[in-house]
Amino acid sequence: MDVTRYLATRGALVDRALAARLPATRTRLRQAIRYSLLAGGKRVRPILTLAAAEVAGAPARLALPFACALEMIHTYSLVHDDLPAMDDDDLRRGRPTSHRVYGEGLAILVGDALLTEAFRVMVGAQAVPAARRVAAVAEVAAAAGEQGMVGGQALDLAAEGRRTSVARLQDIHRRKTGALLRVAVRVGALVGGANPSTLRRLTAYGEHVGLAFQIVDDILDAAETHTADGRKDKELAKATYPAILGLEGARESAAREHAAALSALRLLGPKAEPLRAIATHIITRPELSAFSGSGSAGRGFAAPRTPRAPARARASTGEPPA
Ligand code: GRG
Repeated sequence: MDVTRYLATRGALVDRALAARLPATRTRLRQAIRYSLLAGGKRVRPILTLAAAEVAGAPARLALPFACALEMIHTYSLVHDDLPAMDDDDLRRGRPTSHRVYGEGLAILVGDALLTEAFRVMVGAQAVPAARRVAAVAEVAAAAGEQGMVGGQALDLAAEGRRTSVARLQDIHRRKTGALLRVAVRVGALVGGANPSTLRRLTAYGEHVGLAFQIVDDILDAAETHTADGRKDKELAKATYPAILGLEGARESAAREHAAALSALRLLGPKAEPLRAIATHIITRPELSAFSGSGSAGRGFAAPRTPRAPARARASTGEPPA
């Protein structure tokens, strides 16, 4: 299948739904929310949700509110992750970070508003039977909170500048990045009414894809310290796969996770083809071999990274982009 086309079409569907749910208003908060949410992320999580719903036998549109909610939560995490108290980044999705444009206070509120709105959107998904909706909302809450992403972020902060074992690194990533990717797949399956064995297979797929995604991201960062996302993991002495396993070891780990993801889908037939293609696309991003760009900015997985100067060496202007 033409995965690039598939991702572009599904990404556009998500973009339109997000823009419609949060239309432009005159308030600065809404401007700031739209600035970050509609900034051209790859929409990996919502696309996984839609694809998993289809594997479960439901139309993708049924899962669209949940897909939007996951992108809102993901965007909130990026806005907060970029704050001076966290990674202190200047660029995200190829443009100045929320706090650089709107100030720290509003950037915090953008994250708060997106997280809250995500739950409103899920609860309001009337087309999804109430029992499934409640189950899915509970899973998203667990994945986003202390047991999942927020807890993983706390572990990551604590690991800065310290020696980290592979087991601990995996735990950090399972929670910080993996939990949201895993739940993106599970929520699509739950909303779509997957039977227990399909749900189990899709869950395993989500776990392996989550780890593969993070390892690839680490490899890209190792090759290029300063990215369009403004990350600077080397400067912060962050725990990463290449730092612990070496570049080759990290590549091998990504390949193992990819194989395990595909194996989890083995019995799910042609309906799972988009999920297979997404897993393969994640670990074979073109920039991986060239080490010259990243999929983290703009539409599509292979958009170029723009070089940036070290954050701490740059003067803060607080000016919005031209
Ligand atoms: C602040 C509560 C809180 C959590 C932050 C996910 C996270 C936790 C921080 C992001 C840090 C980071 C850059 C991790 C690497 C993997 C990752 C999540 C990359 C960004 O996701 P993509 O590549 O981004 O899907 P786009 O912009 O395409 O949506």
